[in-house]
Amino acid sequence: MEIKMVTQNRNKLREIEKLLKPYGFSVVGVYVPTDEIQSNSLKEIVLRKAESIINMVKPIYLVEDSGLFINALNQFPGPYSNFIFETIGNKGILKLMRNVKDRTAIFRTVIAAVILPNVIKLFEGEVKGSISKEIRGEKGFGFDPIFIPDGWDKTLGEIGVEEKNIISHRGNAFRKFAEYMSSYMKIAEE
Ligand code: ITT
Repeated sequence: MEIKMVTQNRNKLREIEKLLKPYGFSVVGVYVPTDEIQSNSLKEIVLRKAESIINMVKPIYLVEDSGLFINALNQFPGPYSNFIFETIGNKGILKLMRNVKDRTAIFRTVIAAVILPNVIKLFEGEVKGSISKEIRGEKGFGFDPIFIPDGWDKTLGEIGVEEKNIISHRGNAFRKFAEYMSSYMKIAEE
C-alpha cells in the first residue's frame, strides 16, 4: 500500500521509507506548501498543516512536525526548530549551552495521518537525551550531531539511520502509525 508523506525534507523521507517498509507500506514524498502557524504546540501546528491541504492531496497522507526541546532553555527551540536550525544552527545552540550544567533535552515528533478527509489521527513519539559539548558525526541531519540519546555515548550524527530509527522520536511515532494503520486495514477488509 502506498502512503503519501508531505514534506520538503529529504532526510526525513529517507528515514520514514525505511520505517514503514517492514509493514508493507511504500512511501511517496509529496511537496505541497502547507499553512505554518506559530504555536507552542506541535499538535496544533501539525493539525493545521494537515487540514490546510485537504482539498489538494488525496488521503492517505501524512504530515509531520518535529522539534528539539532543551530543558535548560525552557524548551527552546521546540516548535521553532526549523527557523533556529537555519539561523544559528548547531554552533549557535552549543554557544547558548556554554557552561550550562543541565544538558537534558527531548526530541519530539507529532504525525497527523489523514486517513479520510474527515478522519485525522495524531501519533506522537519522543526520545530523551542530552546536548553534547561539541558537534560530532556526519550522519543524519539537523540537530543530530549535537544530540546524545540516553544510554548512548554517541550523538545521532555518529550512528546510522537504521540504529537512529530504532530509538528515535520519529521511529517511535511512525511505528505507532504503522501499527494503527495495519489494524485499521484488517478491520476494513473484514
Ligand atoms: P517538513 O517539510 O516536513 O516540515 P522540516 O525540515 O521543516 O520539514 P520540521 O519542521 O519537522 O521539519 O523540523 C524542524 C527542524 O528540526 C528541522 O529542520 C531539523 O533541523 C530539526 N529536526 C527535525 N527532526 C530531526 C531529526 O530527526 N534529527 C535532527 N534534527 C531534526
